[in-house]
Order: sequence, then structure tokens, then C-alpha cells
Amino acid sequence: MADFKTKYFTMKEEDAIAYSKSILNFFDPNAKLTCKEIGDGNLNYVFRLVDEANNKSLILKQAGPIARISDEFKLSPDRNRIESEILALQGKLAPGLVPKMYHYDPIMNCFAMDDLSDHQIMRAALIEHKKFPLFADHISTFLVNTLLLTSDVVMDHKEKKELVGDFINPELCEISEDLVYTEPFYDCPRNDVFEGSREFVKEHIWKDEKLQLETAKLKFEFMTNAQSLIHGDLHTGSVFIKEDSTKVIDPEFAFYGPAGYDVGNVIANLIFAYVNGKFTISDNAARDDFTTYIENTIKDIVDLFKEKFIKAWDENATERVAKYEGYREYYLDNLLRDTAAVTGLELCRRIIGLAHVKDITSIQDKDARTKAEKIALTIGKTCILQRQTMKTGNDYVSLVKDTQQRF
Ligand code: SR1
Ligand code: MG
Repeated sequence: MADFKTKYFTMKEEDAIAYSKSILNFFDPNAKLTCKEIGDGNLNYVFRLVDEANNKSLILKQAGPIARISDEFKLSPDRNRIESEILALQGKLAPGLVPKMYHYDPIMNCFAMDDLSDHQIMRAALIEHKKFPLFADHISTFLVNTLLLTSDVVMDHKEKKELVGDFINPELCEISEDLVYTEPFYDCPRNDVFEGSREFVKEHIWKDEKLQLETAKLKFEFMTNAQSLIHGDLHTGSVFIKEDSTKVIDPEFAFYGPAGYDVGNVIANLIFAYVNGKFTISDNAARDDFTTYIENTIKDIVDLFKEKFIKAWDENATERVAKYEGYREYYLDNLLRDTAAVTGLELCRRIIGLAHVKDITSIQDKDARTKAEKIALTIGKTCILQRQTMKTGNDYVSLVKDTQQRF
């Protein structure tokens, strides 16, 4: 049997079975386990282990030394520690909204967690045009609790600084600094631009020096503003969902950064779902129904976030000066400005940069995909340049509706 106790190696399915039998005290010792590697993300290996005799199951997630999407990214498997620690913390801050974590192994760089196979990855569900009416309520609670309760507004400042240290995540931050804030905004060889959109990107993104200047300001804020312990990659592929349950997964990009980063990622990825619905649903009534659902969800997320944030601030703020008249409004206003900026950055980078989203790449018709990309880029650019003006759910809905009518 492989040695799991002395030296790290990347596991195959049979190793994951042996690992769970020898290290995890979860299945019956004589259980006949099956295992499938089900990871479809860009970085890690995800094994689903099942005891078919009683349907007991578990997920084992292992970090490899290089990213699956490209061997250009050599990454410390220590990200697995960050992910397991933040899952445990988020489980306390936002109970029920993350999977339960069972076991972290610093040698094999893996951890075990709840099997969420009764849920579906939200991006895949949205591409099937499924609707989740409770998502806005669930995700706004997750965002407020994890972002505000880890900030200096609420935490003892020395304890917060210790957490900043625990979650220093230089390699994964570098990926975001490059892929989100830098490469999409010039003709970088690593970009992957769809042929139909190339001229538009050249003309409206790469030639726009004013836009580049704003991305520079935003990149430095991302690198220096240790505001909250953020998830760091909260797109719809990082959410497991079913009708009555939402679980946020994959927080390996977590670090202390601008709180608006997470909120903006959620909104941008819902805009991708909207654009997908617009260009792939042929029946008028069904298309209206789905796009209206997405509009309402975006509106509710922004407005519920603000409402819950103010309530949580009043109930939890401990920092004396944060209670001065007007400071709460100033803080929230800045957070909403950052939210709009990140919405815009994510919309642009998923079209231009290396890492795309299926909502767009699965649009088969070339002209439809080109239009979808132009809409996303135009909304994205507006969100970056006019980030100061995006303060309500309706601001986003109006921008989305107005922009899509132009193409
Ligand atoms: C090299 S990793 C590419 C992207 O996948 C992750 O999910 C992050 O979004 C990252 O930017
Ligand atoms: Mg991920």
C-alpha cells in the first residue's frame, strides 16, 4: 500500500480509496468503496468515494503541484491548508452555507468534506436555465457574515492581524493579479480571445488608456487593502446549489483583500448566466422568464447585501471610531464602488483572459457568442469606469438591460 505518512504524491483513484481506508475513520473498515475523480476546476483533484452498500459518501480534495488548466502555474499545495482552514472558519461565521470539513492532511495536502452530490454546480444549473429563488437570500447572508465579521470593524485588531498572516496566499493572489487585473487589459500572449470579438477588444479595451489607468488603481487596491478575509474566487462554479440549499466551496484563493471582490464576482457571474439565457433560449416566454429571474436575483443580492450589512454593522461593530456618525455609510459606499469595479473586471477577464466561463463558451452560434461577449465587455467596462455610480440593485439591472438592447 502507498505510504501516505511521509511523502506527498498526487493520488489516483485507487490511492484515494486506500487513503480513506487507512487514514480516515469515516467508512466501515470492510467497506467496498468506489472512487471517481470528478474535479472540473482549473487547479485540483476531487475524488468522490462511495460505499455503495449503504450509500455513504465523502469528498477528498487534493491540491496538485501544478494547475490543471496550464502547467505554467506552479503552485504550492499549501493552498489546501488555506482552503480547509477558511472552510472551518466560514462554517462558524455562516452556518449551513459551506460544506462540513472533516480532516486536513498537511503531508498529502488533501482534506475530506461532505459529499454534496445532491446539489449541482450552480454554473451548470444556470446553463440549464434552472432558477433558485433562495440564492439571493443565502449568498447575501454568506457575504455579509464572512466579510464584515472578519474586518477591523468587528474583530479585535491584533487577532485580525494574526488572521491576515495565516492567510497570506502569495501564489494564488499572483494568479488574480495577473489574470484579473493585468493581462486582459493589453494584448498579452496568454490571453485567449475569441476570433469574433478580437477587433472589438482591440478597439474598446486595449486602446483605452483611461480604462488601463483605472485597472492600475484597482490592482493596487487589491494588493494592499487588507479589509476582509475574502473567498477570492466566488464565481458560480464555486457554489453547489439545490432548491433549498446553497453551499459555497473552493475558497483556496482566500486572503485578506477588498470585500467588494467577492460581491462583484457573484454579480458578474450572474450576468454571464443572463447573457447565456438571452442567446441560447429560443422560446420567448422561457427566455423572458429566465432573464427576469436573473435580473431580480442581481437586484436582490445588492439590496439585501446592503440591508443585512447595515444591520450586522449595528449589531456587531466594536471599533469605537467606526461608530461615528456617517462612517458606516462611507465604508459601505466604498465597498459598493469596489463591488462594481470587480463586477467589471471579472466580466472582462473571463472574455479576454486565459480562464473562460462555460456560460459564454457553450454558445454555439458564432455571431451569438460574439454579441454575448460584446455585451459582457461593454457592461464590464462601464462598471469599471463608472464604479462610483453603481449603488443599488436597480443600477445593475438598468445597465444590463440598456446594454443588451444596443447589440
Ligand atoms: C490558473 S487558475 C485560473 C482561474 O481559475 C480559478 O478558478 C480562478 O478563477 C483563476 O483565475
Ligand atoms: Mg475553484
